[in-house]
Amino acid sequence: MPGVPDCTQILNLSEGTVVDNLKARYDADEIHTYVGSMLVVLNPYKLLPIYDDKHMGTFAGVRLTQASPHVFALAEEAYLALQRDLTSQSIVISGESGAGKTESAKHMVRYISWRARKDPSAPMAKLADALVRENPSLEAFGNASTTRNANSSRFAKFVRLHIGSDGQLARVLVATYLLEKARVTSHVPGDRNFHIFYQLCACVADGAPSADARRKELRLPANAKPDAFTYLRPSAGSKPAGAAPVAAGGALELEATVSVLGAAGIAAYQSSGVLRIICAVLQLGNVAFGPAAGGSESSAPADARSLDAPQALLGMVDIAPLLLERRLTVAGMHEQLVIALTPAQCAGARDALARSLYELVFIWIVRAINRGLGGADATDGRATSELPFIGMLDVFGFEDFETNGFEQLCINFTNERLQQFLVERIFKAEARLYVEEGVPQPGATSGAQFVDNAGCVDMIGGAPSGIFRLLDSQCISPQATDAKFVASVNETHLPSVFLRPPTRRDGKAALRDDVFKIRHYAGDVVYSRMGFVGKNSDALDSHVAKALSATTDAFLKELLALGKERDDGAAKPTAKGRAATGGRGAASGGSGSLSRRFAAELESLINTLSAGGAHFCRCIAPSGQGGIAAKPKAFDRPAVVTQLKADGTFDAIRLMKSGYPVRVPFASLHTKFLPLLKDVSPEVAGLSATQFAELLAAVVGVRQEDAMLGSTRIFLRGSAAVAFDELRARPAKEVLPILKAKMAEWE
Ligand code: AD9
Ligand code: MG
Repeated sequence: MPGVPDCTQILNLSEGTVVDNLKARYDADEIHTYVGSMLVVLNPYKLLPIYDDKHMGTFAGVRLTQASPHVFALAEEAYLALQRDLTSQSIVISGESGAGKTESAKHMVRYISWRARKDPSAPMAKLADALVRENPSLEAFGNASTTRNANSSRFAKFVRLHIGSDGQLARVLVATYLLEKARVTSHVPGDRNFHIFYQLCACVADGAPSADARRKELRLPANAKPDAFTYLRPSAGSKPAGAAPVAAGGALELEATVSVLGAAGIAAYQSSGVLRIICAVLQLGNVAFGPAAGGSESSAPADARSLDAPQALLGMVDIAPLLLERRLTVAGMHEQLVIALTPAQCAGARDALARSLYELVFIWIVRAINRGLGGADATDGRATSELPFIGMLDVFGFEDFETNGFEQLCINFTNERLQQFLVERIFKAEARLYVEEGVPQPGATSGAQFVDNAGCVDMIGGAPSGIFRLLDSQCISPQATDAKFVASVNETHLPSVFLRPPTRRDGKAALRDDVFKIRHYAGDVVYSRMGFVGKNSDALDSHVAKALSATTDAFLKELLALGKERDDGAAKPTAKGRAATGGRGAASGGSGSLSRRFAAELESLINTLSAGGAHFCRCIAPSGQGGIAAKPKAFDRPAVVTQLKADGTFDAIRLMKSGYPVRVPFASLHTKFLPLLKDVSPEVAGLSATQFAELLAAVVGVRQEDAMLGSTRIFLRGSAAVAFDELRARPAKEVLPILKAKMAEWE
C-alpha cells in the first residue's frame, strides 16, 4: 500500500511529505488518511466500491487506532465512545465547497443507522431508512447548483442520531442553520437558484395530463421555462453567464420530492401548500414596478395583472399594499404612518417578502421531517433529548469570493468558531493535559506554533463593539446605511483589521466606508458594504405579516405562525443570546436581527458540541476546483496545501507528532489486571496504580523514549502505543501468565 495510513507516522515530517503521502495514497484510490485521531478525506470525484455493507462489517467494533482510515472508522469510533462513556459524540466535518462534506456525512449517517440496529427488520430500521430517504427532499429546497458544486448545500446541517441504552437508533433530529436565502432573489452567473424551482418548471413543461393539472393549480403559464422567471436568471448587471450546470430539476424529481414529503407524514394540503408558496415566490419575482400614473410620488406595478398569480397563490385578495408602501407604527400616534415607496424600494419589499416566505417554507419542512422522524414533540431539531447522540455537523467551509458580504461574514465567523473549538479540543486540551500530568510537552518547549483565533472571534462576535454589535446598532438607527456601518467597523477595529486607509492628497488618512478587511485564521478577506444593513434586518416585517394573516390559505397561516414563534424567540434576550465569545454579555439589537439570532444559534451549537466528545473529519477538494470542473486523479498541490493550512491540519500534525499521541489511564489497567494478579503475587497487590503501569510497560518491552509516566496515565508513542493497546485489548486470562513471568524477571 502506498504511503502511510496515519500522517503522524511519517518520519521526516514536513508540509511537503504530508502532501506527498496524501498524493501517493490518492493516486492509488486511497482517499482516507488519518492525522492522529483526525480523518482527512480527499474527494475522489468518482464512485469507489468502499461504502457497501460488506465494508461496513469490517469496521464494527474496531477502534480507530486499529482500523484502516475510513469515514466508517470515524463513525465507529464515535459509536464506541458513546457506548463506553454514555456521552454524546459529535463529528465535525469541514472543508471548502465541493470538498465532499455532505457525501461523507451521508456515508457516516448510513453507517450509524446500519450499526445501531441489531435486527434489520426491527422498527428502528424504518427510521434509519426514512432518514436516508428524506434527505433528497431537504436538498431540493436547500441545495443549488454552483460553479463549485452541482449539488451545493446552501445551509448548515446538524443531524443527531440518538442512541438508546440498547445501542439502537431511537430518534433522529435534524437542525439547520443559515439558509442562504439571498439566493432566492439573486444569484451570480454560473450558479442557479434552489433546485426546487427547476423541478417545478420541468414538471409543468413535460406536457403530461397530471402536469397540466399541476400547472393550473400553480397558475403557471403553459411551457413555463426557467428563463421566463426573473429569479431564475442571473442577477441583472452581472457578467454574461456560462451555461449553468444542471444537476437536478426533472419532472420526476418534483414528484419524488412530493412523495417523500408525503412519506414524512405531511398532509396533501400541506405539500400542495408548499408548492403553492414556492410558486408564489417565483411569480412575485416577475412583478416589476414603475412610477404611478398621475405624477404622484408613489409607484405601481408595471403590469397590473402580474399580481394576479402571486396573490391568488397566497390566498390573498390584494397584495399591492404590501409591496407599494411601508407602514410604520409611531410611538404616541394612533394612526399608522403610511409611506409610499419608490419603484426601487418596491422591488426591495418584493424581494424581502419572497425571501421570507421561502425561508419559512424551508423551516417548516425541516420541522415536518423531524416530526416524521421522531414523534410529535420534535420541532426545529434544536430540542434536546435525554438520550446521548452521535451528531454530524456539515457546515460550509471558509469563503473568500471576489465580493464578500453579510453571508460570507456569517459563514467565516462560523468557521472561526469551529476552528476555535478544534484548537481548544486538540491543541489546548493537549497542552493542558501535559501540564496536569506533570509531563514536559515535547512540542511546547520547541515552540510548536498554532493559530489562536480568539481575537478574531471576539472582533466579530464579541461585546460591546464586535462587528455584529456595530451592525445591530446601525440597524436600529433610522438613518442606517451600509456606508456608516462599514465606517464604524473601520473606526473601531482598524488596527486589528489590517486595513491601510487611503491617503488623501493632503497626506491625511481617511476612514474607508466601502470595504473592511478581516484577518481570518485561513487568510485575509475583504468585505464590501453591499447589503449588510438590509440583510441583517431581513425578518418578515410585522406589518406585512399582519396583512398576510388575512389569507384564506390554511398552509400560509401555519407558516406565519411559525415565523412569529421564531421571531418572538429571537427577540427575547435569553441565555442563548449570549455573545459568541464565552458569554461576555448579551447580544443587542432589534428583534429580527439576523446576526443576533445567528450568533445565538451558533453559540448554542458550540455548547452542544462542547458538552460531549468530538471527532474531526477534514474534506479536501484535491483538484482545487470543486465538483464540476474537477476530474478524478487531478491533484493540485498548492490548492491542497492551502486547504490543509486553512483547516488547521498542518498545525495538528506538528503538534501531535511532537508529543505522545496515545495515553492510557493507569486506573484502566489497574482495575482490569490487578484483581487477577493479587491472588498470585502479594507484592503486586501492594503496587500503586503508577507502579503497576510501570510494570506493565516493562512487560510489553516499552523503550524509555517512547513512554512518559504522567500522574494518572502513561503517555506513549510509536510501537509502544500499539503494544500497549494490544495488551489492553486481550482477555486478562491470556495476559496473566506473561505478566507473571515478566514479574519474576523484574524483581
Ligand atoms: V458544499 O460546501 O455543500 O458546496 P460539499 O458538501 O463539501 O460541498 P459534496 O459532498 O456535495 O461537497 O461533494 C461534491 C461532489 O463531489 C459530489 O456531488 C460528488 O459528485 C463528489 N463526491 C464527494 N465525495 C465523494 C465520495 N466520497 N465519493 C464519490 C464524491 N464522489
Ligand atoms: Mg454540502
